[in-house]
Amino acid sequence: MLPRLYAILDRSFFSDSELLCSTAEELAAGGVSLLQYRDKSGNARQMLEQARELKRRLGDSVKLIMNDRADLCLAAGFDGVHVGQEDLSPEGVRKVIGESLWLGVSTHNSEQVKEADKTSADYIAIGPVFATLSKAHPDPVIDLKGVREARALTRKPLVAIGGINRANCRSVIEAGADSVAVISDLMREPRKSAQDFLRILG
Ligand code: 3NM
Repeated sequence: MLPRLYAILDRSFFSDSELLCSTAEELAAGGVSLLQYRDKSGNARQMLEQARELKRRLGDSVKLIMNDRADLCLAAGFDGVHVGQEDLSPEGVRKVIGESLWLGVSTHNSEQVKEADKTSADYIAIGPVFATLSKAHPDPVIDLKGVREARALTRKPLVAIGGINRANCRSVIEAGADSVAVISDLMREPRKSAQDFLRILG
């Protein structure tokens, strides 16, 4: 169900909206079919504008997931929502988005994986697998061992995140992840990096 590569566009990497949207188009041209829009600075009005622009430019070619905000997912016509441990609960999000849109949940240890497994989440993210500079106050690194443990605890699709790059992505899939979520290693040359990832993981 999940593609091997889950790209995340983090607003803080971009000076303006045009750059963010053109990067999204490059990722799509490189084969990305699942993309999350993440803006932790949380200006809802700007987020909605940018999300609508992304949707307008990418159309239905890419599944679009909104980080944290179920309301903005609906307003922008996105395909799903991804929530962390401090956002709305998975069941709270479900009430807002209904049965058919995608719901993803971030987890950082085995207890959280077990909890997320009991919810209606469509996939579970686990991380950070390796050290990352892209998240403020990341949880402790879980390494490949943590991915293996998570794999043993759930049959839901498992997305690994945190410090994953073209050099280490294969090992993460081999440890049991269905998909890798990536921010920084897609940013410099988005189209080429996406193609590289998909070739390595294919
Ligand atoms: N969540 P990069 S790690 C957004 O552990 C995010 O849940 C994480 O960025 C988690 O690919 C992370 O640049 C940052 O390391 C991922």
